[in-house]
Amino acid sequence: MQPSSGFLPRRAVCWAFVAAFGLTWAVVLILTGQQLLVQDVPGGHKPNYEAAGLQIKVTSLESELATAREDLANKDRLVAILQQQLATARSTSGDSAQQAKSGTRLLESRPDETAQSGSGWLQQMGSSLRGSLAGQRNELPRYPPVHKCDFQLHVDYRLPAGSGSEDLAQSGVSQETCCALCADKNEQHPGSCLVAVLSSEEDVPARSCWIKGGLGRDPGSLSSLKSVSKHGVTACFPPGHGSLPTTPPPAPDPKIEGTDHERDVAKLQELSGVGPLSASMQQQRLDAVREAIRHAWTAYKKHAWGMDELNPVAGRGRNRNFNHAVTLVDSLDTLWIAGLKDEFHEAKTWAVENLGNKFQTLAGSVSVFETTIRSLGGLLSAYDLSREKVLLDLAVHLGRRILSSVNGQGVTPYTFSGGRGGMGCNSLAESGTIQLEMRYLSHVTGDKSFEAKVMQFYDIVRRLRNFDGLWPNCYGSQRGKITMGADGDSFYEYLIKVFIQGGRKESESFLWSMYDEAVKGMEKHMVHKASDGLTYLGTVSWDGNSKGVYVPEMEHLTCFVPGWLALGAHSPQGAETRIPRMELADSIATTCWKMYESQPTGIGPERVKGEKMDLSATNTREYILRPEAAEGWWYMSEFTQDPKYRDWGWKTFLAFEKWLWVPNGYASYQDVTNTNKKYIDRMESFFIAETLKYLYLLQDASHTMKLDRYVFNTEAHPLSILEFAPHS
Ligand code: DMJ
Repeated sequence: MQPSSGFLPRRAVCWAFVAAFGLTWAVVLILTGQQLLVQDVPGGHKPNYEAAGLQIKVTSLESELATAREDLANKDRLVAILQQQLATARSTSGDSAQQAKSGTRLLESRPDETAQSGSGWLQQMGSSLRGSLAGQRNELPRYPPVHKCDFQLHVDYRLPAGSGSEDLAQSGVSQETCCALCADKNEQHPGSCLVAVLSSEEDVPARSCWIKGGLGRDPGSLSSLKSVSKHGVTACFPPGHGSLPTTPPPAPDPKIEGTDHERDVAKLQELSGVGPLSASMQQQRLDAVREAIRHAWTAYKKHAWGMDELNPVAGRGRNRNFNHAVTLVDSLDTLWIAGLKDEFHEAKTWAVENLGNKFQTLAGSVSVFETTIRSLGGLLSAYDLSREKVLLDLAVHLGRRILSSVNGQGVTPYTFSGGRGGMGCNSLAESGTIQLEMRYLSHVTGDKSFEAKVMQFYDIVRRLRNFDGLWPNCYGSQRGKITMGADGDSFYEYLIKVFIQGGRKESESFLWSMYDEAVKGMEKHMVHKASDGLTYLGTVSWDGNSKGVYVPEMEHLTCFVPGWLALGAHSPQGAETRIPRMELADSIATTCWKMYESQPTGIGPERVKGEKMDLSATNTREYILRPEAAEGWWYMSEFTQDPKYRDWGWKTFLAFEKWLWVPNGYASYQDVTNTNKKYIDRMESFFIAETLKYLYLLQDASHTMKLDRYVFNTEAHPLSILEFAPHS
């Protein structure tokens, strides 16, 4: 009797030890995984790019822990049954008791191994006891048999249509239990469980054991199952199954694997953070933006070579009516600046061979403004950087064609065959965004006719009434909409840029005055501090006299204004107002950042209406790859060296990689508030020419595009300030 009374407490202690050891071990593993997840990275306490992988490790450890707990519970049940059997056996046979005791000693002597090997050793122990006890007395109660299944990970099985059944046996179980459920089924109805499929943690309900069978007992039935790759699912083949069906290729884990591109983006996230960056991180950022330029360019080359534009979703090219490879011409200087020299030379060769003819036959319906800023500006800048004379020759050819469309007063028409744009009038921006390009042409060729004609426009405008230094888009009607956005923007932009290009000469001080007055007018009538604390830049409806009504609509286009203010503030003439104007520039740059940061995609919309950043009042929520926000941040970064602007650029770049990247380029986006990707199938030429260029320069600490050496046209084409430019 003694052994019996001493046996039960010792056994219980032993099991408690086994359970505690197993649980402790699993908890230590989980905590280690979690610690790794939050390890520091430069620039902040952020998850690193291994976080996703470690998360999976933790999930798998948690799952092992659940399994271990379930095993322990099973073992408890087994112990209880064994105890009951032992008591029965003792009461009937001294030998049986002796055998059961030897089984107990085995259990007592190997706790460590039990903890480490999990259920395997216990299963053996159970089998040995079962064998010995079952052999002793047929009438002993049954206890759960331990089944051995073969498992296939990440595989689901479907039954051929119309044959067999799929029954949910139990949810929230381990694969061992699922195996046991399948084997039990077969014991009751042979062949009724061909395979049991345990669904994943993510399935609803999670970890559910589905018994699939009823195809008959023919072992060949297994091969009629259709295997399907599915991450997190486990197929359990019961004892006695035939040869296993082959498995499909492994299913990717959606949490960490995704596409190659998603993995790359996950790694790039690690390079975020304001403040000093290590040289290596800075270099990695720069490399990443260069790769984006290469990706966009390669897609254009592959699908749209020689055509105006890429349709990145369809992977096709199309000619807008430019019909002179406007993306190719617009991209030349970006390729040069990003060090993609092979690509630059290949494009240049195509341009030299083809553009002359194309310029000869420019359609009358082509926009003069767009051709000037994109193509003439692109060729001049490519020439300025590379000093390839063939590019200047092409620019002169195109410049003459453009100049011939401008009238004797320096008014630039909407298209080469004249006409008026959407507003039904000649616009301020059309006639006021050509002087930089034509003056450069005059300087490098010595032919003064280029600049002479277009500079006259300033005389015309100055004679017209204005609203505190602001002219309406339809400058001729002397009333109506005034804006730093569409149709007004680059007229104001060029006032300061033409002044800088010419060396800020006294003889051109009228340009400074026009600029300075326009800034004051903008501050007075268009700048509004809203209740959310942000400074918005709206438009004005001018009655032609002394009244202007503020309209709370801020266009993405107006985000060029911080750079425009900073350029003036850093001119000697702007010294007195430098501080307040730089503060205003920063406020507007910040609002532009909020336009991006406030959206679920991290990308800014075409405009914000009603000063509501959640876009609840805005119906133009698309993003068509515009550059102005990145442009504003780049100027601010150049003049202030504040790293926040560089960081905004980086975060925006990451958002582009996440939401706009497509295998064949970068697509425009229908609604920046919607995380269900819906594209507009266009990659405008200014994406490479401007947006990616500014994002690249923002990350390039040692670029040579300095603002005391170059002036950028409105399409981001840097042209040497005249005193540094080549000339004949
Ligand atoms: C560009 O073509 C130029 O920046 C232009 O001055 C305004 N709009 C587009 C891009 O948004």
